[in-house]
Amino acid sequence: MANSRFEYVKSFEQPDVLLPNTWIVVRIDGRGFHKLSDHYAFAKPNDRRALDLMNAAAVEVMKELPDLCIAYGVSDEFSFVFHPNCQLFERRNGKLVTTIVSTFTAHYIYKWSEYFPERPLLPPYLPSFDGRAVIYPNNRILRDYMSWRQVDCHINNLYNTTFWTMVLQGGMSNTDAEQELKGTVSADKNEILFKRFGINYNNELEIYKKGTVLYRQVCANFYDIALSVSTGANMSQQYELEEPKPAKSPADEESPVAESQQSRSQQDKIRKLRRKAQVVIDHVDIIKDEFWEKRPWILSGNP
Ligand code: DGT
Ligand code: MG
Ligand code: MG
Ligand code: MG
Ligand code: MG
Repeated sequence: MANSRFEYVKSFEQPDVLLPNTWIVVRIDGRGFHKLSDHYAFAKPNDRRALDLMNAAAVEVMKELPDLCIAYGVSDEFSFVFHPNCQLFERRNGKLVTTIVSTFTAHYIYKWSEYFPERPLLPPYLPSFDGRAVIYPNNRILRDYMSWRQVDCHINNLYNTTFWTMVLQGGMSNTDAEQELKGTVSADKNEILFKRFGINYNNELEIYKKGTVLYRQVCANFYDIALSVSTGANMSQQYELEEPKPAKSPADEESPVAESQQSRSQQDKIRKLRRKAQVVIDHVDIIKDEFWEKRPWILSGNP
């Protein structure tokens, strides 16, 4: 770029690099979805198509950004997680957040007609999303963040399911239902659902109760390939999509493929493997250890 007397304006730009070696979570949230969901008549309390559309847009984000290791979605929000070793955009906050928000929004709008063919999107009711990045210093706190979102999903869904059942099936007014639910605990809501409406909350769909988790399914021999990448061997092998053998999982810090020791080109190759790995859509508990122990590559960052 040619030097000009105007170039000094660049010095006004503020650095916004996120701390190294920390988990980065970019959470996006639909703007004014209360109104938007009314306008397009989303089913209450849960609109399956709206949730599927959110998930489909999030899968596209995961595919476009192989650095993402996991994402969790509920209602009109999605949290996208970058590994501590992620170097995408030099970890610049603004670049990461705006890229995720705009990529997600683009796919959400692009796919809208596939999910709501009879309800075309029209201004001024166009979906948009805000976003923020938060860093977390270790695995425990990252997992607590994910647990926080899933507990929120559960609490809100139990409340909303009970509230809308009282209104839509019980014929109560919104105010009366709200009044009756004030101060109730989970057991009370379960009882209202079961005794008055014969609904067993446990039988509600998992997608409503647990939200949605997206992660990459790795191939059985991924670790062999990753190892050969890190040692410079040829990586032209093909692989199948399956659960890896736990014995081979280099979840510990001393792994030969620990990203901190990887060169840029090694990281690029691992990124290619990540790009090839299939993104799985799941509705499972991510609070207990089981989910993470079964899939050690998510926290280890390989892939
Ligand atoms: P914000 O985020 O401050 O711009 O405002 P909102 O209106 O997006 O509020 P938020 O994000 O706290 O809550 C999400 C809203 O979206 C909430 O009013 C319910 C609505 N919503 C989300 N998913 C569904 C759904 O599946 N069905 C229906 N009927 N509404 C939904
Ligand atoms: Mg918001
Ligand atoms: Mg919102
Ligand atoms: Mg929200
Ligand atoms: Mg440019």
